[in-house]
Amino acid sequence: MHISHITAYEIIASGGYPTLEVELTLSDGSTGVASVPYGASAGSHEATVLVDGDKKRYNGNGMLTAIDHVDEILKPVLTQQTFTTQAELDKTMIGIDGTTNKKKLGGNTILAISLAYAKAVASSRKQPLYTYILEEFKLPTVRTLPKPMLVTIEGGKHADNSTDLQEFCLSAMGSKPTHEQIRATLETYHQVKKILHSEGLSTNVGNEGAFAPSGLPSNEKPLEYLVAAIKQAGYEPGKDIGISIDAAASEYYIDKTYHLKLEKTSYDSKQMVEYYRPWLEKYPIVSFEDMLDEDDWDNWPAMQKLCAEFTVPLIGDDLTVTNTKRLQKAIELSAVSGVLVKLNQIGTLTETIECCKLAQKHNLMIVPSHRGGGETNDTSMVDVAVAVGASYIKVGPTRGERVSKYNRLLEIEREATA
Ligand code: 2PG
Ligand code: MG
Repeated sequence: MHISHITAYEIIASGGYPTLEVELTLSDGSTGVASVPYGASAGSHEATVLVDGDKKRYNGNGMLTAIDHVDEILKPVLTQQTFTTQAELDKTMIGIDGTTNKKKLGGNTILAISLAYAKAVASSRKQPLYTYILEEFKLPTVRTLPKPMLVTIEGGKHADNSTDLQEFCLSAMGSKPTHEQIRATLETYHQVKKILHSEGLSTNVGNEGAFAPSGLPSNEKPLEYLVAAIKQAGYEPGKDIGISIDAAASEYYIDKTYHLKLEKTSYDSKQMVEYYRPWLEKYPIVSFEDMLDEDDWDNWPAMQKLCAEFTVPLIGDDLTVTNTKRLQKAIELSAVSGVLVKLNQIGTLTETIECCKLAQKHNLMIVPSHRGGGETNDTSMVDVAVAVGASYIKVGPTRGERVSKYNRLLEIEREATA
């Protein structure tokens, strides 16, 4: 495929700062438009999000440098070559950047082009994006669509008045059709609102559209509310809907100690692992994510062992950052049994799929996820999730940039059953 034109420009992401969108046109006239999100509790091993740093403009978060890199560095090279695969394009950009974390051009810059190209080729072939990904990367045929992992109560960096842990999610279980799974989790979300209200707690929402109540007595309390809400909505906890937790523990790990402000307590790593044990005993836990710090490698295997006792997958996010090298290390250490997947953590579609293939090879649970800092209406993550046969997609329950993901999943379900 020959790229005839690339235009990069700023759009505003859900966090109120700009992000990059790219429109890419192929020589046959097909176009693809893609935009990229960014994290709030981003892992320190993620690909660089290149921002201007000019404090007078969007507090330094402008995208003018990234746009300049597209116009001056990437476009002149990419429009001079012909690419026969997605991997060729992505590897060319990785080569031009030349750094391990895409510091020079920005993971955001490279990913926007990578995804816009994928969409343009898919459009040229008159294929949905997930079919393009399936064929391009020779992925195994998919039998089931990912289930919703609906972020329902949030704290940490996504809501600084709530829990120390970042996310308490409603995860659909069983084999109901996708639209019924989405309905069940959302009906339960509305019951959570009623419960919070009856407890005299605020039903304001945080970054991802999940409830962020002040004044909770403990980090465990949301688990009780979620179980009560599942029942109140007429579903069975542990059968129809379970609970997934993303602790995002790197955010409360300071000086080699875990600090739970809400409970005015601190723990070392071993105590932290044991702190979670009763939750596994008492609640219908579907998955745990980032329960320890992103570099607390020595203690992840113990956490994984504990989860394995309860057959609960332990997912790496900040630990693994969609990076095959870090995921390989985690596999060798028996540190995880699942992986969160975020395209912008690594910065190209090809590397994202390579990471998913490694996860598939080792039978890890795969969970593509939205970002908490700034999301856009781009739904590429859903097509990636479908193509790699992911178990879940993790997305917030409300707000346009979140529900666009569920709406894309519903559209794919309709296509699949038509
Ligand atoms: C996470 C994500 C998404 P952020 O930690 O899993 O919920 O948050 O994008 O802020 O890293
Ligand atoms: Mg996470």
